[in-house]
Amino acid sequence: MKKKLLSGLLCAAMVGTLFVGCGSSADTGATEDAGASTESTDTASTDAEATTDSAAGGATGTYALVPKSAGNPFNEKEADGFTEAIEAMGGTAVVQYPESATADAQITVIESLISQGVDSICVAANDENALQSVLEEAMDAGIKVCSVDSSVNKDSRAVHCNQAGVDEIGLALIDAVYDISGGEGQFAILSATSQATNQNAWIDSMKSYMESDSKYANLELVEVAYGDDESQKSTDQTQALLQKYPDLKVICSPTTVGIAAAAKVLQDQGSSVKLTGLGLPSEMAAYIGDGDDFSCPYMFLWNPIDLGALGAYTSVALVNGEITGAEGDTFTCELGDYTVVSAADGGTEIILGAPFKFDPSNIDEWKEVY
Ligand code: RAM
Repeated sequence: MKKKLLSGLLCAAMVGTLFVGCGSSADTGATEDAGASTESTDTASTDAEATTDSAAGGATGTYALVPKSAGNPFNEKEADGFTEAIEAMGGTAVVQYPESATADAQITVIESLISQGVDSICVAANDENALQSVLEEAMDAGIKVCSVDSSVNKDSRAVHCNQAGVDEIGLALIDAVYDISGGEGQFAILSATSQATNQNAWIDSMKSYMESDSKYANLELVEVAYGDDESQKSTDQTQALLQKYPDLKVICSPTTVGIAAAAKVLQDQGSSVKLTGLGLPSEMAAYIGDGDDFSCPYMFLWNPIDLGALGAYTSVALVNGEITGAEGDTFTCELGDYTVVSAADGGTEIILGAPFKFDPSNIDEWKEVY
């Protein structure tokens, strides 16, 4: 992987997603191995660069993104992907971070975007339901609304841009815990905020697999802890888990902030507790490896730059009237062809693709990308 400026990374990252199938339907199949897409990245990025300017429909307005919180590299990469895509289409991107990872802080930001008269708002929600009234106000004012990464409820959006199927991620995580623990023993989850729609959905999915499949009968989930997507709090929560549960075998952290903090604690302490979850390769490369010296055998993620770009393309398609967000709507963008499908919450969504697995065989290539 060549180290390029952001636009180069964006192109490469886009092609990475193209190679794994663009996730144009809910049936995204099995978890992909990131290594498979690495091979095509450099050669194919020329095509992506050539087509970046010809985004479907073009964009003439102002398109807003409201991430979950500032200071989180995942959210920043998502914002980079959003901004690059909007600007490549000719539009103006506005990224407004809330002051904290709370619904209240996002409501303040969204109120200001309504007064500014933006054309669309794409939000990564800190709470599924609490944004409904302000987003309804936005939609009543003619602003197109979608969510990305972490959804708002179905009445608060036209459509959600999902990184991967919820159960696909839930199954990848519980299977990783099963595999790494040897199929039995105690594990804990270190999550983001207690209200985060995405983490809560993935955790619920993990629990459902544990309840419905006897394969997982010997796994015991001892606690779901919350690090609030803050590094220090996630570090403290990891240390507390180690103290409270001396027999703990695995921590699963479905947040890039949590997993990076936990990885450092476990590896610095030489702990025998192993880690998996969802992490940024750039932050986790030092911790992924086989054997006692590394805290994380493997983990998963998707491309946050592509996810932000998908939010951008979806926003523009909504504003241009190419889609309304109804099931069966289709649109084409630089990432590929997408179909709006039904979501588990009764609303609709667009799925980016399958989660990637990062392990010692591919982490060094991907740490340069995101
Ligand atoms: C954190 C955020 C984000 C989530 C990733 C996996 O950065 O909570 O919403 O998608 O982790």
